[in-house]
Amino acid sequence: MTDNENTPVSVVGLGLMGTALARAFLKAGHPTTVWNRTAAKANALVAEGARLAPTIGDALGPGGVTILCLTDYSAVRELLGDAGLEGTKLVNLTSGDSAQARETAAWAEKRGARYVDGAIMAIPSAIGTADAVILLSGPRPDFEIGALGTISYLGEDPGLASLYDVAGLTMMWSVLNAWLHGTAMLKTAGIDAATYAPFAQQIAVGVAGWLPGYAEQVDKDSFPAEVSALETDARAMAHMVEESEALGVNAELPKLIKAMADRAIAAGHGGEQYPVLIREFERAGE
Ligand code: FVH
Repeated sequence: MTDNENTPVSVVGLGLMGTALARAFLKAGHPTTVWNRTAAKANALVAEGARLAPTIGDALGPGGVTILCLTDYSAVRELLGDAGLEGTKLVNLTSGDSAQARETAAWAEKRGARYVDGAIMAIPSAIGTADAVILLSGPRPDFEIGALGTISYLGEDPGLASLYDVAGLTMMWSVLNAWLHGTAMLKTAGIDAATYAPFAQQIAVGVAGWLPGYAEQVDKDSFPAEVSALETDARAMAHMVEESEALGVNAELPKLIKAMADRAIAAGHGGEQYPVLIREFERAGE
């Protein structure tokens, strides 16, 4: 990618995220065109220097790159359905799954667009800072959009950005659910969420540090119990379920965790280390 703040950009979709994207481009000095179905949402950006495209066709105009940030992929396909895409450069930062990304890439390329798919791993207020990680996949970008944050190009497969996005969401919500479950247990003893949060944070950071070593075991498909065997872990999981039930808090999450470990033990993996559970995750559940 070249470092060129003069690249003309268009931002299509001025919801919370699209507005933040357009504002970051303006701040970095890109000539910025905006378009939104509800035109009034462009007013503030126009006051800040953006040009309002009169039509979606105008926003897709040649010579620049068009960022799409709509509710979902159906909205993207509906909006671009009748538009001429020949010669356009599209970067679709709308959230979706990898199949939608690959289908939309094939659909747009067939109509003459150079289509890069993407995923935003940030909230609107982080856009324009290094904390805003933006994943891209598809044809290697020949344009500069570093004004939005930290751009990470993942490869030619247009589904990769969405796949990473969804994997990241699993991580995020699993951690949050685990924290909420622990919070619910501690609340029964009068401990509030703010008191538990720093302890939970310490555990989460500690566990995150195990990932490179565990990844090595997964990649080698070899799980020697260097720290703890799965059957030892399963005994602690039983405490998690029993404690939840005794306290009258929701036990679904600990039961799910224990059920997966029990299946791996029944399959003969009790003497191996926790990441052997990858085998449970690699197949569709019951
Ligand atoms: N906001 C966030 O924190 C997250 C962070 C991670 C990535 N997401 C994804 O970004 C996409 C947009 O999210 P958003 O927060 O900007 O969403 P809204 O504020 O609801 O704006 C939606 C825009 O989409 C337009 N739109 C919807 N359907 C259509 C359509 N059929 N034709 C044309 N435009 C359409 C809508 O237009 P309007 O209602 O204002 O007329 C908004 O511009 C999303 O994929 C997140 O998952 C954000």
